Amino acid sequence: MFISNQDIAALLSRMAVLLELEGANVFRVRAYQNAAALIDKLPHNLADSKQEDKALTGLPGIGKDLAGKINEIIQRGSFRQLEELEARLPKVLLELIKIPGLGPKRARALWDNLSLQTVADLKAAAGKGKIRGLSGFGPKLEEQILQGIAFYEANPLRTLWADAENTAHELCSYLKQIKTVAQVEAAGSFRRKKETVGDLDILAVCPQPELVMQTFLRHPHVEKVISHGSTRSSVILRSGLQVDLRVVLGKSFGAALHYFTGSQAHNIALRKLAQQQNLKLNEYGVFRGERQLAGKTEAEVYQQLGLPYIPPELREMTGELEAAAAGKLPDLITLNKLRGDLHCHTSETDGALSLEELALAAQDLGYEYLGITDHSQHVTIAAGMDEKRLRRQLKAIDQVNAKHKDIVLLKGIEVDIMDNGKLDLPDSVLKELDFTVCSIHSKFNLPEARQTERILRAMDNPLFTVFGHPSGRLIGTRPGYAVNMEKIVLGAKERGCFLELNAHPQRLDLTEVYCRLAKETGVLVAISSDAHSRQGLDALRYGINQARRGWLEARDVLNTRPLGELRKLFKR
Ligand code: DGT
Ligand code: CA
Ligand code: CA
Ligand code: ZN
Repeated sequence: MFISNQDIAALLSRMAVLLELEGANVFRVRAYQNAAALIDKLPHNLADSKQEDKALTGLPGIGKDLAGKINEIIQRGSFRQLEELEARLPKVLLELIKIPGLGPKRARALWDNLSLQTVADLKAAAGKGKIRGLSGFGPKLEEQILQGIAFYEANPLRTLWADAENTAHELCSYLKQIKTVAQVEAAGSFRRKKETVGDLDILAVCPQPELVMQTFLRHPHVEKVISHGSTRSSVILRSGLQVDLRVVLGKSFGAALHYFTGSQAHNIALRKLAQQQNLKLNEYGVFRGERQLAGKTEAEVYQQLGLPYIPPELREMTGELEAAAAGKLPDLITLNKLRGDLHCHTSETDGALSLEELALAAQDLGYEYLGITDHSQHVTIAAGMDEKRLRRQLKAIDQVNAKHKDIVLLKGIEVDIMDNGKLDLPDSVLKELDFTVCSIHSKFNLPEARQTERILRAMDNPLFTVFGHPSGRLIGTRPGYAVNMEKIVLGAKERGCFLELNAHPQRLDLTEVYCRLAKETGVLVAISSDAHSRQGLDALRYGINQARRGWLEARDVLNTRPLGELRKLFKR
């Protein structure tokens, strides 16, 4: 099991939240919050370092006790106190904090005052105006809570793809350790690389299905067995994620993999296509009468139906069957096609690494270039830069570039789009840069027409290069602002701007629909990590997943271009 610093930080943050819900004293809460923030920004992986030199207690604010918990996380993915607290707290409190806008303090206050059993109770109380009178609340907050509940109800709990990935790999390699297991693969929405997964669907081939099931149910992360059969079982892991495991025969593995990869709509359409050819398609294979014609591999299944192989990311019934039949499937982009990254933050603002450390990390990754884009002054919580600091950073970039010849740092900035459509820094300094990433970090609640106008006015500035995280959403946490994305894509085309596909696993912002629209319109997409640490740079992988779901090819992506071409494209 590989535990990243971010995994550790997430569990420590979770502990801080649960302690706050329980009403623990602020110093205990803060100790966990501080440790989480610190570990999130460490330049090396704690799990990689050797037991004896973990030297955790050498880190500021991490005593013996916390170090012990961190070691426990590294060893088994969680720690006892967290699990106990999780089990001890009333379930409704754990639900309340999933509502956008409700932190642990407010959730606790509502629970104390309204004797809530469910989220529905809170909704009813808000509907009756019972919240506005509570101390620290008010009519505006009551309205916000109602909106938050609406969002919560519309977004049933799903797991971020990136969070499911560790679990999927861990479980697959765990099952592969069984000697008689020939094949294991995670199917379902996970294999289609959806932004979030409802559950994991794992398939295994083994002549001893019972042994596979027993081993699976004994995995240390299994909390609850929902069903247990000889070839099919479902469990809930301690993380809350459900996992379905099926054991199938080798001669049906491809057909089963296809069936359980979905999407259901794609499966149904393909089955119809088979019927039109007097064939039968199911999870065991492709049949004519009783005779199995295909099923061992997925490629064979498609081939038998007269189609080229359709990559899982395209199996959503959005035109893939027509494209396949016409021989027009896209040649989907892969990670190795990216030559660099165009969005990252240094320790000058809210990143963990210095300019030079980032440059070396990018060089190690084999990049040709790395765009440095720290925040501008308007983002005060991230220590955004004013003109003077930016000019100092530009000099520092020149120095790093002079010293390291195998990587080129590009001069950029993530500059705020103000509500009047102006950029947050004067043109006189933006002119000195190679490019800009222009983003919205304020006034999310403007009406759609005004928000769209704000962005288009900003794009009018010839120094506007890439529109950063275009919708502003955080998956499962915060909806994006209201904006007419069709007009933005067209506006970008007319002005020679680009759209970012922010690869942070909770953003994945551009959605697949607008990736496709950008491609069809001829607007290049920048797949960017928005890294704040060394590990953050690796997020490009998630961006590639999303880009593939959006049918993007290497030629549709800005940062597949060599440096010389890139510089030309930056000049509008
Ligand atoms: P999820 O888990 O909600 O993120 O989405 P999926 O796509 O992983 O859905 P899931 O786990 O319910 O089922 C996995 C796949 O199995 C699904 O993509 C297609 C296939 N499947 C499941 N139930 C049916 C069904 O009733 N009919 C057909 N044709 N396929 C099904
Ligand atoms: Ca699933
Ligand atoms: Ca499932
Ligand atoms: Zn941003």
